[in-house]
Amino acid sequence: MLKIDIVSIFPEYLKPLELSLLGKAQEKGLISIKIHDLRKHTTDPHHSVDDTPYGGGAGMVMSAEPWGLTIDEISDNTTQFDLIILTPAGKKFDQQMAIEFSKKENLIFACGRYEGIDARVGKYYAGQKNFNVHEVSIGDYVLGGGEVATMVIVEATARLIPGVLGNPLSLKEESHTLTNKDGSLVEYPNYTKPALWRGLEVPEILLSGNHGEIAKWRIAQAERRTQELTEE
Ligand code: 6GU
Repeated sequence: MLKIDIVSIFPEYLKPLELSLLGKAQEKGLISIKIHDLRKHTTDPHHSVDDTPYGGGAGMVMSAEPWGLTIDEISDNTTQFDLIILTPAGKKFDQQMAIEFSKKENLIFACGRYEGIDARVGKYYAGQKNFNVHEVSIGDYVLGGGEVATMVIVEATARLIPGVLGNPLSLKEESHTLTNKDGSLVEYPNYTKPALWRGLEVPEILLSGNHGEIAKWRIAQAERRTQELTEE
C-alpha cells in the first residue's frame, strides 16, 4: 500500500483529498493519506515557522527545525522514504514522474509557503541512507504554496495504482500515455450519443465498426492535436 504523508501549515487546505476517487481508494485500503500540521512541531511559544532570510531580501523563509521534527516523527531510520519538496524551482512534474511515484511505498510531501523552506532540509534528508529527495514544481507559474501542487501530484499518482480506477483500461489510451515514435501524445477526441447534436455529427469512421481503421484514425487525431499544441 502506498502511504502518503503531507506536511503543511494549512492542513484544512488538503481536505479535498478525502473526496471522490482518493477518498474511495483510502476506504479500500489501496492508499493511506495522513495530513500533518507543521505548527504542532514548533518549540517556541508563538509557534513560528518562518524567519528572515540570511543575506537579506524580501519575504520570509521557513525554518528548518519544525520540518526536521515533523519529518523525523513521520519516518524511521530503516524504511525507504521519498521526500517531495514542493517548490516553483523544482523539476517539472509530468506523467512519467507520476508513474514513478505510484510505484513507491512511502511519499512525504513538504508544502512550503513564503519564499520556501531552508535549503538545508532537503540537503539533510538527501544525506540519509533511506531517503530520496525530489524538488518538484507543477509548472512555470508561482502559487501561494505547495498545497495545491501536492493535490495535483497525489491525484495524478494515486489513480495509477491498481484498483484505484474503476476501469483500469481507462489508463491505456489517455493523454501522455499514448505514444508514437516522437514521444508522448495527447488524447484523441471522444464522442458519445447522440450521433447528431446541434447540427454537429460524430466522425463517420467511429460509426463504421472497423476497429483497425478507428485505431489508425485515433492515432492520426492524437498526432494532429499534439502538433497543434506545439505551434503558436
Ligand atoms: Cl510546487 N509551489 C509553488 N509555490 N508554486 C508553484 C509550484 C509549487 N509549482 C508551480 N508553481
